Amino acid sequence: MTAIKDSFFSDIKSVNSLNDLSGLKVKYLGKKGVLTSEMKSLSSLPADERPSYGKKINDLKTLIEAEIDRLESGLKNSEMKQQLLSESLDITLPGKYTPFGAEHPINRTLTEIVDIFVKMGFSIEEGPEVELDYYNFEALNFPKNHPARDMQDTFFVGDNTVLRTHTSPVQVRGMEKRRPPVRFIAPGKVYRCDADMTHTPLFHQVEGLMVDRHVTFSNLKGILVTFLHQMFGPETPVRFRPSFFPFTEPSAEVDIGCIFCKGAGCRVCKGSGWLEILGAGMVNPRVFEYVEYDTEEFAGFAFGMGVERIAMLKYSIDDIRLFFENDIRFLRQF
Ligand code: FA5
Repeated sequence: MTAIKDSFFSDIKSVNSLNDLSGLKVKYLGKKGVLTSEMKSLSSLPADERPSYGKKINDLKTLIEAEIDRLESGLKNSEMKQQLLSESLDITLPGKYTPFGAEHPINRTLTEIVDIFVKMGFSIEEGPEVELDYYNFEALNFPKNHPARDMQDTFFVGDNTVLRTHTSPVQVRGMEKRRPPVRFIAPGKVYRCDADMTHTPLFHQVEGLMVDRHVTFSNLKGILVTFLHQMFGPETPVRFRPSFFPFTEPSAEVDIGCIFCKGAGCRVCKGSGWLEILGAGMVNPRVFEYVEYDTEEFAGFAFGMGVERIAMLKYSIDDIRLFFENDIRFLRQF
């Protein structure tokens, strides 16, 4: 018995972790442990020696159990201390810098445009970016093989599908869904095979459409002048120039007085004193025929503007590509 006790006390000297301790527990107290096999050997002793030997084994077992418990709580304490130490924060270290961004100038401009029209009673309409030829061209009075299709450099997806080149197809989809009165705007992404300082393959447009009885060109002018004055300031000069779009008749290009030179003529406005800002016109009756609106009863106007264009003018940015480079130094300025 003394030998077992001695070997136990020599074994515990090399216990350094809870893992070591559990090995020791198995060795002495486990099912096949030293003390258990001592207990089993009791049956081979003469009957009168068994009680005293049994008591010795039990006393040693109690001692070993108590010693293991003591070691266990000691080890648990020191392991916890070590863990706490390793997880402690060094508040003298410099903090990690997480750069934070800002709302993208295009989103910001888009929200501003949408808010102005929503306040004037326009609702918001959406359409798909992968669009059928029918909505992007045909129902907007761009006949097949008509040279007007060359006005927009198209990305084709399939025989009959394109990446929409403008938001005007949403006019047709929106009108198919309801009868007049109609008054909505359609903001969204559009795509053209085009890239230079003022053109990118992906850009944003906001379309506008209003159809009702007695809608006139004066209404179009009133709405657009109100919008442009809210966007660029109440003193901004606005002019309408005759233009051509297959889906509006008459059509106009709308300019604002150059906000850089105040009309005197500069590099940005190419000396003219005016900046082109959007396309507009009265809805061509041919488009109404596609959506089965009575052309005698109803009239409407539509307009479409490039959001990047407006953001460039508003924030004096001369290269459109800056919007898409994700340079945090540029984006943080807004
Ligand atoms: C149109 O897209 C017509 N759908 C607008 C319209 C709607 C007219 C309703 C009448 C009635 P346009 O191709 O001119 O028109 O484009 C409109 C605006 O989009 C341009 O004034 C310009 O600001 C912008 N834009 C055109 N191409 C690009 C491009 N590649 N990158 C950035 N902006 C562009």
